[in-house]
Amino acid sequence: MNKFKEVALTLVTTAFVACGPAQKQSNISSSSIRTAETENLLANLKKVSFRGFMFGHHDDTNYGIGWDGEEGRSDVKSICGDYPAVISFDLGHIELGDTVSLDNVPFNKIRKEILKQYARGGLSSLSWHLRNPLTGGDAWDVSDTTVVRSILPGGANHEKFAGWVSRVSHFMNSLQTESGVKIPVLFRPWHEHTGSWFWWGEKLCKTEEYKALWRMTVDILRNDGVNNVLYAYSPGSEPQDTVQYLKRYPGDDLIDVIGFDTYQFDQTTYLENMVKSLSIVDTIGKTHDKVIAITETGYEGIPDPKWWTGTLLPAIGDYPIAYVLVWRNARERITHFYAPYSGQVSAEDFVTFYNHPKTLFAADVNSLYK
Ligand code: BMA
Repeated sequence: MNKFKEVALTLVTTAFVACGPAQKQSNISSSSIRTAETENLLANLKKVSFRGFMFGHHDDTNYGIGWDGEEGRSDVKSICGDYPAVISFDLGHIELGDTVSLDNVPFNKIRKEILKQYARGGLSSLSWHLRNPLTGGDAWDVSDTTVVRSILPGGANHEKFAGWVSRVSHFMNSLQTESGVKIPVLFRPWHEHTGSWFWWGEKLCKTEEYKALWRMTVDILRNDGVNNVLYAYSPGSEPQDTVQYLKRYPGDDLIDVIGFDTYQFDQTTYLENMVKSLSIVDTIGKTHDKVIAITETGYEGIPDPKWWTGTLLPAIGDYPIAYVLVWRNARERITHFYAPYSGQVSAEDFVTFYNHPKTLFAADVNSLYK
């Protein structure tokens, strides 16, 4: 528990509570798109920045440096005593009907960890590094530029791909507490599409095809009864301005959170990318009424002992982001980590970052769903 912070993020209950029966009746179509808890999550995400920003870590409770699958363990918690307020997971290979993800985590374990994160009151986010439905290669197989076209309605791989999305629907619908409450999550497919390293990337499909891919994905999920999901749009840091950022934006009716993915290689470029992208999402967030976030970031191996307070905190500055999320601590590639673990050179600075009044961890957010 962080003694320098207030005990809980006090979040005013949303308009849902004030809704009388008449309003509820006239709201039937929107409640079939989003459950009341999912609406609450969205409303609360819009208010997080009044207090600070949430810290997130990919696969935090699944594995870390030197461990795999241990109940309750987290590299972040081992350093600061609390879990991240946001934990992200990846659904890659769920489309194949596999029982384990591309990073070798059983989907049953991911489901369990999402339930635990919900019980803590924190947020779970899901990305999807899915296979290439045309070539059979992985998400990074960019050998064919007709993949997206082939899975859109009328395309040769449409039926197959619709089945892949329905497997995601099945997983989303299975996220339920013992009493049957569906757990709201953030879904962040088709990310980093402003680069060309995934088969849905910039040079791999036309603007209209990319937008149609998004619409089709959300349509299939909604038709399958998925109503516990918010959607995040997260390009890389390639867009130079709001016009470029919005070029392939699929529409306000589909997207709830707008963010970007950017990593540090050299500090100067990183800080430039951060300020440019933060200012873009801040402007669009305000005009489109969207939650803004740094959906993926980090410095691989964190060789800078003061990175958290010397680079990341100043880069975020006063931008009203809901969260910043760093990528995974890969137990199978020990130089591929983005959060500190016991003995790591930036561990002490991470504690200072944790104690900063603006950083929010699981115990600080308490509940995003009421
Ligand atoms: C990438 C790397 C890969 C991993 C993928 C999906 O950034 O971490 O090793 O398979 O994300 O998690």
